[in-house]
Amino acid sequence: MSVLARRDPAVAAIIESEKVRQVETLEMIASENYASAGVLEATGSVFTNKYAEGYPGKRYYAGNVHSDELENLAIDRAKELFGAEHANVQPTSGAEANMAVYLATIEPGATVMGLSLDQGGHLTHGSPVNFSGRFYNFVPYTVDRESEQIDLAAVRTLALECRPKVIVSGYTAYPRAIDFAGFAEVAKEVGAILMTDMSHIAGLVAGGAHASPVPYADIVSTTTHKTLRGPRGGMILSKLEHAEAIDKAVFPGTQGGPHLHSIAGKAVCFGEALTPEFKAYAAKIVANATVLAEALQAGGLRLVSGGTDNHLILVDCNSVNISGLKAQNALQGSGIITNKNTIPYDTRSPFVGSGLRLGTPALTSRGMGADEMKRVAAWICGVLQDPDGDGVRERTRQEVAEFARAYPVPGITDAE
Ligand code: DSN
Repeated sequence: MSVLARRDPAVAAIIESEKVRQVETLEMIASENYASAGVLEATGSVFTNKYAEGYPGKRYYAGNVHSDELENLAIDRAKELFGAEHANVQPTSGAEANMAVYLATIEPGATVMGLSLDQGGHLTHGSPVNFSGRFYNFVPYTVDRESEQIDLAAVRTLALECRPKVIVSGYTAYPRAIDFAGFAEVAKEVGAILMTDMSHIAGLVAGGAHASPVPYADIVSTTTHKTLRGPRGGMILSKLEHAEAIDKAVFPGTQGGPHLHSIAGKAVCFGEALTPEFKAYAAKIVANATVLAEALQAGGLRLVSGGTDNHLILVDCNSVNISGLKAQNALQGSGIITNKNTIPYDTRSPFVGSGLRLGTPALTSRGMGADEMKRVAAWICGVLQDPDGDGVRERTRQEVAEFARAYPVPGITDAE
């Protein structure tokens, strides 16, 4: 029996139940993944006890000799992994990383361009209900109505009109490759800083399965827990000229003591991502998404933009005459965990949405490949074509649970 099970059986029991849920369901939320046993161990380490405001070699408290070793190791690995000139590994989340980037680069009221949230952007890319939309003058760009893809010529036209100080590229529900070189040209032409939020694709970038923004963007923010498969947290990479401003904006600008336990998990994650196995993993995420997309289309579902180049797929649930919310709930009842999403030019509210966002990172972490993707697609199509059918849902739930149990889960059933 674990220490926690003896000391606090209530919490231990909830954690055990969550482990069972993660093992017996198919995790297809595009932003989720399974951290390795090593990442979990580092994240649960004694570094949770330590305060370390400041940076290596310049802390505000004593006792930070090992904190400095740890943070320097994480920084060195991050720079090596992404070929970056500077890395700040202290942001506790993607949202806080983005807040620090804006604080470092612009004054309140400045004009910024970002893809609107309902078209695949992020809350921190200018949503009116978020600090970003309240403190800065965000001018949203949109995807092309026909192709449902970013039209760089339209982005350029808007940038020439509104003359932003920052242009944000990088998205949460965009299934296509991003042309960072093209964005850099537009930013240069209008004198804007190019910021890329690569949270969703960081693992693909690390593994060479998506072009890297690092050579093109002045500043790159990311989370570490999505395709990168690390602990929950954030990071900012930048060119050297922005290093000092970024560091000041993270601490003391927006954060207090860094979460050293998360930094320990980040160091482990970056070490894992530097291996050849991770390169193969990143390629497999994309290959799996391609197979899944084709199988879903063959099953009668329309995909936004006609397919995928990365780890995620956006299904237009209008093609089966249901909302995204209905699709999400029917699949949840079948053991397949996804999230509803708006699609470009959606007529439904964000809480209902017409889209369903699917991702392959977590299933790929369990070792699944093309055959498994076809099987999963058949379950998804079956449920979405009969979302009210109790029989289909229950049969699928049982089949999914039996199927899922056969695949190891990093950090849970595959403790290495
Ligand atoms: N919640 C994340 C996602 O699912 O994409 C973004 O912050």
